Amino acid sequence: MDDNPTEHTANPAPPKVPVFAVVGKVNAGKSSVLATLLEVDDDRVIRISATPGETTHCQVLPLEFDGEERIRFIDTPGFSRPLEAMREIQRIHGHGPPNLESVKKFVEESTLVGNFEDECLLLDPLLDGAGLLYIIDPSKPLRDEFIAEMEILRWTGRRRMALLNAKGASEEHLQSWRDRLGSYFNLVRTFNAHHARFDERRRLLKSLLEIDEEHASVIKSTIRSLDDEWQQRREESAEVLVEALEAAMMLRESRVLEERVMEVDHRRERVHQEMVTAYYQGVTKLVKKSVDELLKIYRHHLIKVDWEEFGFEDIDLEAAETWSKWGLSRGQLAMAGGAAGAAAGVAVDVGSGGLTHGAGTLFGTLVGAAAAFFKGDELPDLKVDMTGGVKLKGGEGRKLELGPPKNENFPWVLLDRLLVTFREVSGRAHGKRDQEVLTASDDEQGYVRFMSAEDRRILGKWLTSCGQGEPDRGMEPDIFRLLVENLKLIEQGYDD
Ligand SMILES: Nc1nc2c(ncn2[C@@H]2O[C@H](COP(=O)(O)OP(=O)(O)OP(=O)(O)O)[C@@H](O)[C@H]2O)c(=O)[nH]1
Ligand SMILES: [Mg+2]
Repeated sequence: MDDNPTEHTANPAPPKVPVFAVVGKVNAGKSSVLATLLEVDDDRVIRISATPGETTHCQVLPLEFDGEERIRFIDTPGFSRPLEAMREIQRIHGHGPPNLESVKKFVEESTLVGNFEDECLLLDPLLDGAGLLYIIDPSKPLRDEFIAEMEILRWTGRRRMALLNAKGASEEHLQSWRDRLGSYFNLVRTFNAHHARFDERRRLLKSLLEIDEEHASVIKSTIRSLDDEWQQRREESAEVLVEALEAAMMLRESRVLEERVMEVDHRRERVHQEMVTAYYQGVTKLVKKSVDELLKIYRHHLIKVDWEEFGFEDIDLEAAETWSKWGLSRGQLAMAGGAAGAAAGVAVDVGSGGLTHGAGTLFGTLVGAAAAFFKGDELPDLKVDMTGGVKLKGGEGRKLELGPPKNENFPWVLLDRLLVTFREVSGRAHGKRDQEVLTASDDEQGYVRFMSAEDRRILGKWLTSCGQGEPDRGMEPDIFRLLVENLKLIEQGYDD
């Protein structure tokens, strides 16, 4: 005898958060859409694969902020026998269009006999009251089986949105899909799981408002949290850039050398080459650290950086094309970095430091510097500072200090590479699991050129101060603000 009958008859408490089941045919891209929307790039959490039938059970995937669930999504196995399921539901219902009750009966009966496993699993959350997102791959023709899926979903009576996940180039069937969807769904939207950026993710969340008015305030506050979080990420990214630029401009490679080493050409040259290589490896290390930080800020774990492709190939900082590539005229740069050359008068050429051989020998061809940020035979010349009269055990010595590059293009090159990386990392869809390598190729147009002249002037002034080894701390809040603003513009493509 049952002494607590209410336990069985009472409806379960409705979840406090809105719930949406993501449904559709096998392989339509359900898991990919969720992975991108929720920024999950981990296959152990959301499995994505070209093999149909990858998702075999319902998986609760919460959208969380500060560890708190705000919206619950449920990834489901795809419809596998929609036509048969449709007919079975019609049979159960009898005359007229079926309803939620008949779908419920279908699930109960099929579960008992172990039939329609996938359909039962995916319909289950809908019976519990979840809203639904129906994922469509519009490169597929609209066949009867899809009509069957849409019919079944309509019979559940749940609020529903159709999402066109334009997977490939082929969208020849898009129009026929569009023509039919309106009669089955409350809302039709597009969302490309491999390309959706922040704006599209935000728009998708906003559309949920239209299929779940009951939870409007929760959804709205979730969107606010998303905006806040995104702004915070921009700020963290700007901080990464400030630190990288400052550190790179302040970086110096120094060694104390015995006078007798300095006097022998080949020894001196070897030491110099080692130092230049070490200097650029230092810059590379800083860039790597920044890229790692950006990947972390934007929750990417899969992406590997191809450092062979990432560095600059044979870049000529002196060439006019380089200047214009970064949108800087010589005049602007001269103004921005005017004082750099003076650098308190310490930046002397080794050639004028009392050595018999001039710059030609000293700044010889560099090979084996592949790990450096700038690749190729000629690395940009570095400023050289030399002081004599250093007492060493074996006699007199000199202190040789290298860095930063003489050419004022250097920090802009660096900044641009970081901005391009920012754009790639912040805009990359987490559901895209196939190409994991970040190359930041040289054909990227770069973003410094889009910055306002005033922003570049301010940045240039600050960079100069860093290059002189005395960063202007007073300028930092402005630099930070300016970078945050520009990062926002980069996300939007400087269009608006
Ligand atoms: N090019 C492209 N491929 C996509 C997109 N979305 C999904 N795919 C690919 O389509 C295949 C199936 O994606 P899934 O997300 O696993 O599809 P699913 O609907 O969850 O599949 P099941 O769980 O097996 O039902 C994978 O190979 C994805 O990489 C997209 O927007 N663009
Ligand atoms: Mg799946």
